Amino acid sequence: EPPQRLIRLHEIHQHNSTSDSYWVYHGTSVYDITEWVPNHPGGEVILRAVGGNIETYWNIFTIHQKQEVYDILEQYLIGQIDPRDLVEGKAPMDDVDDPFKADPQRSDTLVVRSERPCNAETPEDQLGTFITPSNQHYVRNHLWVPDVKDGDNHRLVVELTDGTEKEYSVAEIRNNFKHHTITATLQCSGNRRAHMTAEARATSGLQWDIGAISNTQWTGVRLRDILHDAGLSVDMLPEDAKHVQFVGAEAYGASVPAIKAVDRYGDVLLVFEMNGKPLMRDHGFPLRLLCPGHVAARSVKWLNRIVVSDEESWSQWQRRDYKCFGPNEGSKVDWDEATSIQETPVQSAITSITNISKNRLANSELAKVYGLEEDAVKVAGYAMSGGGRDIVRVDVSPDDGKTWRQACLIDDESKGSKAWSWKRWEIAFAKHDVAKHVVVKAIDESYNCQPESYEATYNFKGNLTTGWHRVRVSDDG
Ligand code: MTE
Ligand code: MO
Repeated sequence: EPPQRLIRLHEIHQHNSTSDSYWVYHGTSVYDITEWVPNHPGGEVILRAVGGNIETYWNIFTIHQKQEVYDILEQYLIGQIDPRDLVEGKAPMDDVDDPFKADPQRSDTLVVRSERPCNAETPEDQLGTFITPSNQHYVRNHLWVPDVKDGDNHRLVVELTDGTEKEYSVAEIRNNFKHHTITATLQCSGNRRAHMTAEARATSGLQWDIGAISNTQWTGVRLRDILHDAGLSVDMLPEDAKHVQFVGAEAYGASVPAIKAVDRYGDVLLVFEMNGKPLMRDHGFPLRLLCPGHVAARSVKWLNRIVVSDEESWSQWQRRDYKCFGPNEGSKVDWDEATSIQETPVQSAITSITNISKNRLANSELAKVYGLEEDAVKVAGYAMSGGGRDIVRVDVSPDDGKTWRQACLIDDESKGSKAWSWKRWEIAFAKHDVAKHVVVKAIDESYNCQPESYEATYNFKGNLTTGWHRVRVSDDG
């Protein structure tokens, strides 16, 4: 065994990203990972960690907390931290540069689920509008918000399966390709997770209510057009073009099937505008992917690299998250065997329940539709499905699922080749017909419907919660 060199902390700090050799420490061991850096699957983001304690970053990029990674690190062991720099046998926690300090200011009406990274829901009173105001769009950040100062000059690299690359600035993308506008809903895979936890069992992850969903007009260029320009044969994909991978500037990554990426009617866009204004920083400024009909986790923000490949993205968000398992399976599951979530199942939620008193019925269109003459209760909400499948029916029960009536679907104008937007719905019941719980379930054009129970689709990650949404009606008013 080679004698273990003792290394002072200040010496480790010097081997940071400005040095030509990169050191990190883990526990009290010191590693020279210079050789490993070019092989790092997550790319250059690893340079944020060099010169310090790698554990700080592994707490953010949790995919590293496994034996394989520890084994790799062990190969680069060069010594131990000098005991003079240890406090009670431990290395001090690093003052790492706070990666969140350049995050943008946000509307204080968003419902915050976590601060760093920022995760926040669209407030309930904004879920009833067809187009969500941009500053009320839910925010789902896994990491920090990249601080891109000069959006026009931000670069996107497109790599094909043969390794050829083509680079574009955002200005070139905007100026040289045809613009398209679509209306599309983004829904986080974890939307309504709190309901699965409450009605079935514990789930891990952010406990979202009904607001991890928003609807927006997105403007950009077709991914298909860019891929074609970069040299991909988009009408006859080569055998090895199976997936298109996307990398965000802060290291997030995901992929979508290549056939979706090049589908003329798939409306996959590289967007630079939301609701007619430049993308907000939280939502991907200056460029994001918008893959309508798919789980929002695939719509990579702050896009800087696209890779056409025979493999899915290697990111933890493609391979170690955003998958579902059976209700029986716990934390020891075969991640490699499970399919990544892409298109999403049918979903609906109740966003408001309001009383309409008898003397105000005259002005109520709903009262006419449902033939109401007494005090009434109006129920409204959203419904949507994945893959561009339209919502054909919304069933609402005033009495916890004993009897049902169909809601009116609101005919909002949505742009795009398929039904990428949520459908708003509303219904009214005579007050005396309304019991303790009101329930909703929606049906899409393939006649897919939502499960009655949460246990039926229980998965320990709490992904794709679509059980019938039951809301308790308050006794007052
Ligand atoms: N892209 C990057 N670069 N980083 C991220 O953390 N989060 C994904 C997706 N794209 C994410 C990302 C997830 S899980 C969701 S639900 C959506 O972005 C959220 O988009 P929004 O914040 O604009 O609502
Ligand atoms: Mo998400």
